[in-house]
Amino acid sequence: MFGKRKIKDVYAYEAIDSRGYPTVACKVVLWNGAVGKAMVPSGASTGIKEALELRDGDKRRFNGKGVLKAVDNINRIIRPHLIGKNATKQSYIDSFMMKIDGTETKSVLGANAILAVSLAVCKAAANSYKIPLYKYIRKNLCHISSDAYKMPVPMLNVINGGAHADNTIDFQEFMFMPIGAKKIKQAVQIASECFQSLQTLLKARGLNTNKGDEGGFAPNLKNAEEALDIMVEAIKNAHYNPTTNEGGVAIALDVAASELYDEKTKTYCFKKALAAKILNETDAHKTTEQMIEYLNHLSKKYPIISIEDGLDENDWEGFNKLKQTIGTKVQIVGDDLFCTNPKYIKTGIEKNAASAVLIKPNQIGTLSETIQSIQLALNNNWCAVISHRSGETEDTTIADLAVALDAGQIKTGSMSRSERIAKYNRLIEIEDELGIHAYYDGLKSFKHIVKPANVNKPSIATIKPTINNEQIK
Ligand code: 2PG
Ligand code: MG
Repeated sequence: MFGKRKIKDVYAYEAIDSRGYPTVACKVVLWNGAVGKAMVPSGASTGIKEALELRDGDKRRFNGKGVLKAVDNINRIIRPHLIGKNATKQSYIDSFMMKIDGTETKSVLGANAILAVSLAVCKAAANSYKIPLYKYIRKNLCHISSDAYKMPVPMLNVINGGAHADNTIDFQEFMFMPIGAKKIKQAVQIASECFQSLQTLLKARGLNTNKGDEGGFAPNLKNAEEALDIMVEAIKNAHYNPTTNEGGVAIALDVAASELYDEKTKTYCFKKALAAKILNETDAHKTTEQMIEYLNHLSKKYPIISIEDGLDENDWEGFNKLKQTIGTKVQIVGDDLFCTNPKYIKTGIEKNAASAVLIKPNQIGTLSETIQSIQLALNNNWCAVISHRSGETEDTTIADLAVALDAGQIKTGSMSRSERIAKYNRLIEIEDELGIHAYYDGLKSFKHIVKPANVNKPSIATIKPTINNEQIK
């Protein structure tokens, strides 16, 4: 009576993330016995365009951060609708949940509720075919026929600042990128050696080696230059070459500038440096032009290959100027600017505001829309950096997603903390499983450098129906 891949049950519960806050976990069971489990991550420096993360707001539980409402929305509202539906119809199931919700920001059911179900359905379907998740997403959902799988170049956040650490650094993330590796396994080895070398240096200078939210160190440093100097030295001490050229270890930044932007004064305020009296009131503020100049200066002085959210999330013109200024040397990544939303990515392409999109599935709330965002970026000769959140879990879906779509880059934290390491370990497992079908493209994974001769201004690709020819409305 029941098709093998029909959903038999959906069950959600409140789990705990890496910061000790509650998050939504979901289990989907099919009639053939296949099970899919997913957990949703959570951000600290969230963009205003993100889909809504539903929190209870009941101060008596978890300081208001409980997710019992989202859990209840799955168990009471979504579950009865999904029982009996075919789990392989990902696009249909995602659209269906979006329809029940009825809002653009998924504010009724909560994007955390919808995403947990969306991912658990996909995993159950993959398990029902007894194929790995990355292969299921690639072949069954994206219809990519190639059997050559690109392993992503990792961005490893080894110095944490901003909203992720209790220190004096205003920029949020300072990352190693092992572009010179030949395999993901080697990339992880290089990263680990540079990370240990960084720890030795920090200790030797009497600096704190406690960790921030993403497992990177969180020392009290004066400014970005001091962080970058010490990273360059750590790379050298580990016997690698700090460079954006072939064969080296490059550096990526996430400024998370929306966190610094002050709407009233229209300036970026380096609040932590100001509070620590490292900067005075005048020097702690930068205009947009000064920010662009500062990032230009940093990228000339250091081997910086990628800068994320260098400016405020609403400043499309500023992003365009930044790209005009440093975009041939440095990858310009939009995180809060796009919030993994195809609508904003399209605007960004029209305005030539970046060269890469940070992809966080919980910013948009369904797997189908996440895939659309990745494809939209890739089809327009941009890069897609698949990303974790600062609040994570042991769920490793993003590793599979990066491989499935040949995204080319992944940002998933430092060389410490198991919720981060779990993603690297998953990539190593995938690489081993794929054998000669896996390749690591290093520098070629950056499209701002490797430009096809005929591409000047990317055309806007229409958002193609990707899954079973169904388009999400
Ligand atoms: C970011 C992320 C992940 P958060 O800004 O890119 O590093 O942080 O999850 O806090 O938004
Ligand atoms: Mg960011």
